Amino acid sequence: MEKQTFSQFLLDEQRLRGIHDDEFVLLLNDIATACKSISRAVCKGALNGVMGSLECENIQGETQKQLDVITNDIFIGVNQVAGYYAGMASEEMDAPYEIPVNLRKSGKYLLLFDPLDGSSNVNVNISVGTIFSILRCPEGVENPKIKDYLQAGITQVCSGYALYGSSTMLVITTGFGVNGFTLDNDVGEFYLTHLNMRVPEDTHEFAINMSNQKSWEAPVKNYIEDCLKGTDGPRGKQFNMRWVASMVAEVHRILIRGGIFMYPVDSKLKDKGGKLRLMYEANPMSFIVEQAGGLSSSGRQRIVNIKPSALHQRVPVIMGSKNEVEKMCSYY
Ligand code: AFP
Repeated sequence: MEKQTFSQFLLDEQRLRGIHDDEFVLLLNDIATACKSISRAVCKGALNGVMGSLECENIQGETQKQLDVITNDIFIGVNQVAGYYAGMASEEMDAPYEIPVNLRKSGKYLLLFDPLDGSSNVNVNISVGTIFSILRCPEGVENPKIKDYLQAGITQVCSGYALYGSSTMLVITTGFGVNGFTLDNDVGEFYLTHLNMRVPEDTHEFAINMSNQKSWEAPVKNYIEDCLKGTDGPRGKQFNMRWVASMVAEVHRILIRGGIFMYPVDSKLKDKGGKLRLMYEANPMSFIVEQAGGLSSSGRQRIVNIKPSALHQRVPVIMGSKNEVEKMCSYY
């Protein structure tokens, strides 16, 4: 059977299931185009001479890489042209990006994104990714302000990520399951390769930055301690550990073979609320994981139910295989 391109898949979904209007199909195609363009920029590596850090920091207080800025510009540039968005917000920009007036057409949606998550891995050639989330722009709002972006994750109409790894993949959900597409670089097209991705319900693999162990809260310490006891401990099984320090790679692994990914709040992060950003990382990835049958929690509540109080808000994140996330949260 012939492989299906990303556009053909979306048109089929539109025809057969009655989901997505024409505008939404075109909007998703623009997301795919932006990800192809970022994939090219990342794959050029040191050949482009843009692997270094800049003098400046982003709103999170992190040193920006040259590629953070380049990929941010690509994502805005490609996605603003057709006029579907009323505004955009990026992890790399302090304030929301205002779409130029001549490009504001239907403006039904808001786009939130992290253009190059895991960018501190880029100069060591480890997988990085782009994460995005699409919200509806509140009715009647032409020039959205921060308050218009502060919608709980449950209202997302679409989210996804592109993974720039040994191959480039685009994984998305529009609330009807999760599908994955692999970029054929010879053709320049994403093809459907992973239909209806499901996170296995059970796992014996956890991902956490163990160097923070002494600063974790008691529930996290106790949970990991029990996992490490292996077959002799209360869990009665041997656990394996992975930590790529690149959330997109971590979540993708979990979608393929299960696992639990955790970036809990710890005593060093207490004032900030956590490490990962609610609107650019936690919400879009939670939508994906839940649509694939997994769970996503802050430990105390479902992440997509959190009412955001700030655009760059950070939260604790525990996501992955359903039974393991339930087990972990029971330690709270
Ligand atoms: P960078 O984009 O600064 O590399 O951060 C990546 C990230 O937000 C997420 O993708 C990782 O899971 C996490 O941070 C890694 O954090 P540690 O370096 O503290 O392990």
